[in-house]
Amino acid sequence: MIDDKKVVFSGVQPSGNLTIGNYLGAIRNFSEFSDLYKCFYCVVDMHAITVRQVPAELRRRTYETLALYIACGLDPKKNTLYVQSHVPAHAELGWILNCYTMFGELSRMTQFKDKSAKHADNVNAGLFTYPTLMAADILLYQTDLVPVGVDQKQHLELARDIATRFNGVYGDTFVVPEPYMAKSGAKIASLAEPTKKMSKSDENTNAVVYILDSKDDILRKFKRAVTDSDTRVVFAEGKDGINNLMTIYSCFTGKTFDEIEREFDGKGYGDFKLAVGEACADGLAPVREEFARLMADKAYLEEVMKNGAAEASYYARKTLSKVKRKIGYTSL
Ligand code: AQP
Repeated sequence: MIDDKKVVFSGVQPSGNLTIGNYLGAIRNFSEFSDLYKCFYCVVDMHAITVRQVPAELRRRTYETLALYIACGLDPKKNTLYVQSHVPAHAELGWILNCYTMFGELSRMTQFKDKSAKHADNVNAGLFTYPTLMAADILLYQTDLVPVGVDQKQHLELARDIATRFNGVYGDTFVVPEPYMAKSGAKIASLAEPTKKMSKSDENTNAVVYILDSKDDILRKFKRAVTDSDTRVVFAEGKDGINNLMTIYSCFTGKTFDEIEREFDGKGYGDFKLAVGEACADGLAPVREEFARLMADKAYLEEVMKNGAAEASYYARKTLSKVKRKIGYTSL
């Protein structure tokens, strides 16, 4: 608890242009917590370098991700918004927790298996220990709740196991965090391969809708989205493409699947895809406008980063000192 409020933590990697998966599965839900919880939202640049990045792009995307947080409704006065590498306690606790995480546990992580297959020429130790750093991110703030998409559920389970293990050895040190998954949108799939998640690092840019795509691009991408040989807009087993489009449409319009099925009863996929594209483009338009305004004011973004890092460091250091004492480090 901080100031009698429960704590929320989450992060997004500045590893590419953010997608509607990142938006619907995570960022859009962050602002729900601003009033009742103490919220820390981090741009996790240390995680991003587990995959090779172009330095200038990483720098630009770090600003962009912060601007997107604000454009998606996160008020920096109500939420602590900061960049992970600006708070060295993340790296320090990450190292300590590496010594309380088992090789076998990390080997079972599906994201490690997926990413090491995708980047076979760069299966680095950071990629392997990514979930331990993520545990450190969360545990540093004594986090109660972590809003994430379904793909991060396994990492969160591991963070809980690490916290429980550490508490078992040294007595109560960390709050054991709970995941928070949105009722809808927690898993948005690729438009080209609807059994796969939509990912910002997908090389097929037509499979991915980016938050900052123009309306024309959004309409074009939905028009080309893979569906099936049936013609009915119904949510059903085996209709992954349509199920995904219905989920996206539902997220942007607030309509239930029943309402969507009735709305498109007797209409073809063409009409439906156009409606999904329109709803998505219209829903994202205010975010795009606010983003452009914020990116033109770098000084403001830097002030947000600075204030956020100072505040996050204050709370992070408290936990870190406690951990160091417990494990037997000396202090000067
Ligand atoms: N397709 C998705 N559907 C729902 N939620 C998603 N998230 C990501 N993709 C989807 C959620 O977005 C948050 C931030 O993700 P991240 O940047 O930390 O990394 P990620 O999960 O690895 O996302 P990407 O887009 O697939 O990035 P790359 O391609 O760089 O690996 C998380 O809460 C995630 O669950």
